[in-house]
Amino acid sequence: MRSTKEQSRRVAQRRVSAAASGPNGASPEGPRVRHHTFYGVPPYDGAARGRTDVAFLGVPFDLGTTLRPGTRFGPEAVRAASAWWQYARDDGAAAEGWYDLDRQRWILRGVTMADWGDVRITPADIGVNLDRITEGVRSILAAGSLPVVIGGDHAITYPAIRAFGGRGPLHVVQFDSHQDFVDERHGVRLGHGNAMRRASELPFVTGISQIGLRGLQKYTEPLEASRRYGVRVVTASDLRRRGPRAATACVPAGGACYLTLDIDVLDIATAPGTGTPEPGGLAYAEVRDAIRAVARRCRIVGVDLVEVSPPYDWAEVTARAAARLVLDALSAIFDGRPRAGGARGPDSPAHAPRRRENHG
Ligand SMILES: [Mn+2]
Repeated sequence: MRSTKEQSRRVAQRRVSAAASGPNGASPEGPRVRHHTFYGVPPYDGAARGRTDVAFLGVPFDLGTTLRPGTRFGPEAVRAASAWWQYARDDGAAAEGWYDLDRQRWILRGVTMADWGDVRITPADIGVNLDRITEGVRSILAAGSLPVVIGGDHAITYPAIRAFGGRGPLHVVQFDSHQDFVDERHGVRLGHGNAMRRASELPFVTGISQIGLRGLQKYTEPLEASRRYGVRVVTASDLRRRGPRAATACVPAGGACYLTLDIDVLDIATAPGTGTPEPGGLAYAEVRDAIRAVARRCRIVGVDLVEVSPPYDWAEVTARAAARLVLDALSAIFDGRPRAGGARGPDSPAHAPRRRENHG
């Protein structure tokens, strides 16, 4: 059981975060100001609140899209859909986490988060925008937070990964129905179909795993190049047949990994609101369980969620799946991981009836 001292420390901490959250925290009965942020987390306010475990960064960008644009509206749609999973209680207390009815335990309890807003996007200039994305992610890393980048089309992954330069070897785990490994087409090298090819050229990227592949492609050059590079592939059928363990087999144990989630890895019925949906895709639980398996095996140091395109969505199906998938991914990353100040994660015995089977 948690000691009384620890309990009063937590209550005091809650009061501080409630007071810091302004009028909504100070007066539970009065009118409330709703932050339009991911999960209602506090907006990033420089160093005022101190370091947070997680930093969300929106990238309203679709200049890299082939055919169907619209992912520039992705961050706002995911923010709106995430309102269902409010981070703070009505009294403004933050970092309370969520109780997962499926797993019968708290998740993300005590994990602090902030919304860093959106990267400023300038029309018609891919290069300058990608540089700003790199700068944004670099700032988050310098602040000591886990960057969680919400796109935006898949072109934003390359500049996000680029921000990890100088931080040691990095393996990239990509959930996607496409390879995005095209070198160049019509002179374009930085579109959403080129992102993984560009990432593979970064000197500190030591490998790439692609999970959920099933798209059709006209040219075999990208596939051949990915094989030469040594990309490890778990197809959609592999994952369905062999389960989450198939996903872990390709990920280096204990290594630093960047996790990129293309929403089109989900089936077209589960995620219709995306530019290049593919039938025959994975169910939500299959992807979620595979992410959990990957997170158990490696150390995830950055996350992005891309390709939500609200103009093709309806009933918020895709935005909502995306918002929940990010929470499930964060839970996989943080639950059980010691955090700043030596506090244990949300599934410490005081909170959770069942012990995790991993991180042993
Ligand atoms: Mn993709």
